[in-house]
Amino acid sequence: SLDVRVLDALAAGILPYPVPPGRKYEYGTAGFRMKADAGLEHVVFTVGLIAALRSKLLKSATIGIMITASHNPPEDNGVKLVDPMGDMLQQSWEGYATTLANTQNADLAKTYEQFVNDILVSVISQNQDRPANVVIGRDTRPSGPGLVKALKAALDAVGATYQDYGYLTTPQLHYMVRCINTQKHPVPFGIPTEEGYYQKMANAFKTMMYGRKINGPVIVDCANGVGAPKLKELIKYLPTSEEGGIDIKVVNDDILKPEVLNHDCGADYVKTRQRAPPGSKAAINDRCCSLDGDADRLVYYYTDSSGFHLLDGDRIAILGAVFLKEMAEKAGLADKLKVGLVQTAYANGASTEYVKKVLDVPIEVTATGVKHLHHAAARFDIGVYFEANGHGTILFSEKATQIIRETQPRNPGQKYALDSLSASIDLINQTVGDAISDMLFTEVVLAYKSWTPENWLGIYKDLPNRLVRVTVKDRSVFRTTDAERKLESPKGIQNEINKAVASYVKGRAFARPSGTEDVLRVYAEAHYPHEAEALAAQVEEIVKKYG
Ligand code: G16
Repeated sequence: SLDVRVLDALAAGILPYPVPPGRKYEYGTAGFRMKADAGLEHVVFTVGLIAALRSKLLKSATIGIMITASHNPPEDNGVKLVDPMGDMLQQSWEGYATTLANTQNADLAKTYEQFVNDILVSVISQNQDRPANVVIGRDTRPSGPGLVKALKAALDAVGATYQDYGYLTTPQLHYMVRCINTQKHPVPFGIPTEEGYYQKMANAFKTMMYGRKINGPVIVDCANGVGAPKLKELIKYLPTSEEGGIDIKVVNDDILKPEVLNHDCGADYVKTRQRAPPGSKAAINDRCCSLDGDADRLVYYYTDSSGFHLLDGDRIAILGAVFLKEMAEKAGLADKLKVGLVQTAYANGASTEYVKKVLDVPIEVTATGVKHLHHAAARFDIGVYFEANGHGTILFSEKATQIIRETQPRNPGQKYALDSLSASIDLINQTVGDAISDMLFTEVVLAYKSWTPENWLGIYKDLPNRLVRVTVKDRSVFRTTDAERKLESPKGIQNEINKAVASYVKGRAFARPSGTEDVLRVYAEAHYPHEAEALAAQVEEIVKKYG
C-alpha cells in the first residue's frame, strides 16, 4: 500500500476541486475539453496523477501536459497528455484517465492507490521507487493559471518533479517532451528549450531555401492566440526575404484581450466559414494563412476577383507529398522511400481522387483525431497525414531517415535532393501537427514549384462542400463505424442519410459526434454548391429528428 503521507496529501490537495453535481467527464478527440468553469480543475488534478503514474511506469520518462482548448472559444479549456516520444497519450490509457477524472474527491486517494497497485505492479515487485517527471505548457486563456495551479497541487502531492514552460504552442510542448526523452540517444531530437526549437527550425529552413526564392510576403493570422508571440520570436531567427529567406506579416496577434481568441479569425473560422477573417486587410492575391488557438492547425487562402479561395489541409498534404515524392526520385531513392497519405472522412472527394489517380500515392482513411492519423502514417516510409481542417504533419520512418542521411550522392542534383530531404526531416515537427513548421515547409515547397496560390489551387477543383454544427440533446446516442463515414446507431438513420445522398450528383455526406464540443458535425459535398448546401440541410434535419 502507498505511503499514508502521499494518500493524505492527495486527499487534502483535491479538496478545493470537487466534481460539480451530476458532472460526467469524457476523454474526447484530443483529451478532456469543456467550459473552464465546469469542474475542469478536478480533471486537471487527476490528469497530473495519470502523468505521474505513466512516467513511473516508463522508467521516469518525461510526460507532457498541455493546458489548451485549441480552436474552441476563450471560455473553454482543456488538457492534453503527451507521451515520451512526443505523440499523444497511448490510447489504452484513456480509460484510466477517464476513470480517475470521474472519481469523487472522497474516493480519489483510494482509487489512485488501486491504480498504483494495478499499473505499477512490475515496478513495485522490483521494489523500485522511481521518480516521476512532467513538463507543462499552456495557451493564453485566462483560465490557464488556475488550472496549472490545480495540476501542480496533484504533482506536489505525489512528489513528481516538474518543469513549467509557461506559454507554449501545443507542438512546442510536444517538441520539448521528445527532446528531453532523447537527450541520451545517438541522435537527440533537439535542445529542449524554446531557443532550441527556433534554432532547429531556422537552420533547416535555411538549408531548404538554398537556391529557392519565396515570392512576396505571407500574411499569418495567429487567431489572437499563443502562436502570435511564438511566431514573432521565431522570425528573429529566420533570414529575411532580402537575405534569401521569408517575409512574414503577423496579424491577429492580440493575446491581451482574452475574448478575441479564435473570434472571427483563426484556422477553424476560415475553414468552417469558408471566408477570410472579416478584419483581414489582405489585398487581392495576397498569400494568407491562419493558425488556430494553440498553433497546431494551418490553412491557406487568398481572394481574387472571383472571391475567396481556401487551400486546406488536403492541399497542404498533397503539396508535401508532391515535393517529397519528387525529391525521392531526384535522389534516386524512389523505390526505397514510398510516400503514403492519410486522410479522414472530411477530406474533399476531389483531393482523394487526385491523390489516387494523378499523384499515384496510396491513401489510408482513419477516424478524426491526429492520434488515429499519426499511427496510420507511421506505417509508411514517408507518411503524410493531414485533416482537412489543417491539423497534420509528415513522418519519416527510422529506416527512411537512415537511408536519407546515409546515401552518398553521385552528382550535384542528387546531393541537392538529399539535402532537401534531410532538412525536411528537421523542419517538419514530426511529433505532431505544427502550424508554424507546416507553414515554413509549405512556403519552401511553393518556392520550389514556383507556384502562386492560384497555381496550387489549380491542380484540382474541390467539390463544393458544407460543414455544419448541429446541437442535439444527447450526442452519445450517435455511434459511428467505417472511419466515421457511417452511423451504426441510432437504428435506421444511416438508411435515411444514404437515401438523401443518392439523389445528388457526386453526393457524399456523414454525421459524427464531435469529440471537442457538445455538438454533432455534419459534412456534405456534391457537384454543385447549392446541392452541397441542400444535402447538408437534409442530413441536418435527419440528425435532428433522431437526436
Ligand atoms: C482537435 C483534434 C483534431 C480534430 C479537431 C476537431 O483539434 O486534435 O484532430 O480534428 O479537434 O475534432 P472534433 O470534430 O471531434 O470536435 P484541436 O485543434 O481543437 O486540438
